[in-house]
Amino acid sequence: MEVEKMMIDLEKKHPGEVEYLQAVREVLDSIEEVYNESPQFESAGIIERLVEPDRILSFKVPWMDDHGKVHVNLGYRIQFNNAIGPYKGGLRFHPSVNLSILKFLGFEQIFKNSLTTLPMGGGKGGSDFDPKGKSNAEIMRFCQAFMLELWKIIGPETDVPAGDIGVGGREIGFMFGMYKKLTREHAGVLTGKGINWGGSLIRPEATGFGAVYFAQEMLKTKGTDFKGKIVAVSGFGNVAWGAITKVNQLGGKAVTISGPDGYVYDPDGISGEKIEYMLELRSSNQDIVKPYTYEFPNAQFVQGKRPWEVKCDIALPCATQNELGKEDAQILIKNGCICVAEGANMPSTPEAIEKFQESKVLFAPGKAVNAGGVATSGLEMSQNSMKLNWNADEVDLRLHQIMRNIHEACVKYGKGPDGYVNYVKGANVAGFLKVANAMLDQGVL
Ligand code: NDP
Ligand code: 2IT
Repeated sequence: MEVEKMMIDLEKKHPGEVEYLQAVREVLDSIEEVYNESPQFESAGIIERLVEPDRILSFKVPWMDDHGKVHVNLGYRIQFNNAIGPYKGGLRFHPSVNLSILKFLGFEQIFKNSLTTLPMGGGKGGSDFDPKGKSNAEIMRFCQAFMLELWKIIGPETDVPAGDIGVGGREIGFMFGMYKKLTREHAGVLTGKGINWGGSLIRPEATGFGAVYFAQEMLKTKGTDFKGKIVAVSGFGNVAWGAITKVNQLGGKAVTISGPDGYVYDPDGISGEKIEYMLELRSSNQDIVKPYTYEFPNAQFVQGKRPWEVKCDIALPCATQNELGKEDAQILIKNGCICVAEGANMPSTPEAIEKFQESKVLFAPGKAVNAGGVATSGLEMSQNSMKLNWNADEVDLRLHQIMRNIHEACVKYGKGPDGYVNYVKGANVAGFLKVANAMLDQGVL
């Protein structure tokens, strides 16, 4: 494989798919060496097969608002690779959703799911529907309309979607209901389900908890931990909420959250009832963080900016892709930040990652750090198959162990001669090898 040649070919085939090409390049750069050491990968065309999804379903989603007006959104499901298990990955509802974004997410998901050690392939889907300001009834009608198309290609042994940005427990409930109605099957076809109808304890917390468990392992390599550390967090959604909860439990102090309107800096720390308030803020459907400062007046709102200018020891980007650029990385480094763990998918730009690595800051990518979410989805699938429920401690213990194992795999494949761990390389190589070997075993498909 020659990375530059592959990228030129892909850019020709998929012009303008910026996020997808960014995600592919990162993986190719990381695996080039191990790939070229094994001639059977090259002759079996493993990488050419991996970078293209198995298939993409694209459909329209017509739905009626509360005033009787009909709207049409676009819906997608990308089934990327099922070498090690059924397609698995979230659904994103956000106005920015397009094929490039879903392809980057689906591609990343292949390696992330492989890292979890559970049998799950990679997939992703979603819609450009904007949940902002919609009523509960509108959300329900949209979810039902979305499932009217999606149900045909998913199933507990085929493809198991879950939540992502704009899709939480409520949306999973509406989609599950429609799937059940259409198929007459109460099946484990989605994860993130309600606890009374097949969901798993700890799934809502899992991505954030897992991210902090992973960061804890990173800090351990430097002989330190979360106690007394100042933590900057971006986003104010599911992942940010879970991460801040766990940071508090481990004795750290989370001082920021952010939204599209700007960020909130709370010098007293976001703890206790303030964490509860995050849920209220999110469910208000208004997509702004400023109201936090009305509720807790000691906090400041900084309009139109990201939280990376706040002095911190640890940064946890938990909002969205490319939300942390080169200048942000430089400020974090200058302010003495020692660890950056990505709760979101691909939040740091390639230039930011380069800066962190040059400065030997502990830096780990989303596909390793946030894998606890999908891992716990995998645990939900196991419980559905066995038709029993584990208690919260049991799920949490398994999640914690999975995160430790992922960290170990990153160190195994990413540790350089000087002892610095390149977690990007480690995660990509470890994730890739398992999938590539499974593809070799199964023939040309
Ligand atoms: P939520 O919808 O709960 O929250 C998403 C947060 O990111 C919100 O604060 C949202 O604000 C903000 N955001 C989304 N898009 C943009 C944008 N284009 N510009 C600025 N801010 C934006 O989603 P999650 O917390 O579930 O997801 C956050 C990240 O974590 C995503 O990258 C997701 O892919 C990733 N992730 C999620 C997992 C899960 O289990 N939920 C698992 C693994 C990764 P707003 O909506 O107002 O734009
Ligand atoms: O990006 C992700 O890993 C998720 N949104 C979770 C996917 C899942 O299937 O739980």
